[in-house]
Amino acid sequence: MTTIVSHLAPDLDSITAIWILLRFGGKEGAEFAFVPAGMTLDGQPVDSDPEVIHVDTGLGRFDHHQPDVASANVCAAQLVAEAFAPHDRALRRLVDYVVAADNGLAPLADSLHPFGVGALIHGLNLLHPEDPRAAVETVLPLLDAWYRASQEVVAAEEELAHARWFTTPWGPGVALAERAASAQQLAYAQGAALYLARTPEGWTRLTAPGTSQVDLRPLAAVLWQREPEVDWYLHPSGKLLLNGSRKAPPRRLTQLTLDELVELVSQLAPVGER
Ligand SMILES: [Mn+2]
Repeated sequence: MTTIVSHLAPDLDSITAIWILLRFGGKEGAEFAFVPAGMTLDGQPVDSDPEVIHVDTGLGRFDHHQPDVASANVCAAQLVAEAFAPHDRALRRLVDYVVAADNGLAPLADSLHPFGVGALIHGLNLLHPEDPRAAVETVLPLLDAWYRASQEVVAAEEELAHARWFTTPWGPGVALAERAASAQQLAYAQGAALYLARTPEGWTRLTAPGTSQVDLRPLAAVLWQREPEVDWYLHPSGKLLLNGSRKAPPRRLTQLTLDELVELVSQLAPVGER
């Protein structure tokens, strides 16, 4: 039986290192042990027993506090990831954040957010000062979810690379047929004022960031006139126009292609000329 050793009051780095060992390192079912940071289990030499794996403590292969290893670009989770899944892009995204957080380089707003991962782990350790396992057991499934979401982002990056960019009255728009993921947030991050997508279900949606000037009401009027039998839902904000969603699957799908919708958007009057 393998024992994974971390430090007391386990932090995001050590919990992620444990998670990678379990999910990618073939160590499912391992027991957990906790020692004062820097120490080893029972004072044994680190890495002397292949069934006792230290992470983020003990100055062994999966610790990063040795003077010749420590830098702002390394953490224990990253050392474990490099050992077991060096080519997994979704994992790398996740670990990149852990590296930043472990070196105090994550956005300050993240650490102040009460539902941020760092604040939650801190709270778990406050709630369970005698039981470091509690933080680990609670956060492991959240890392599964984070990894799944990270896979989605990687897929979205690939989809966005093949998307069609076009001009709208409010700035750049992007249109794509979603296959495995929604690229909506990523498109906004890349400067899109309007996101037009068709999902694998055949649903269509036009969305815009809440901070944008986008007003989809004129487009909705055009669509209602052109396809009166189709369920086009316009959100009162004017920034969301949907033909189908998980909340409300449509009875009638639009017959318009993405290219035709792009054309209709492009024909809208420029802002200030209505
Ligand atoms: Mn660390």
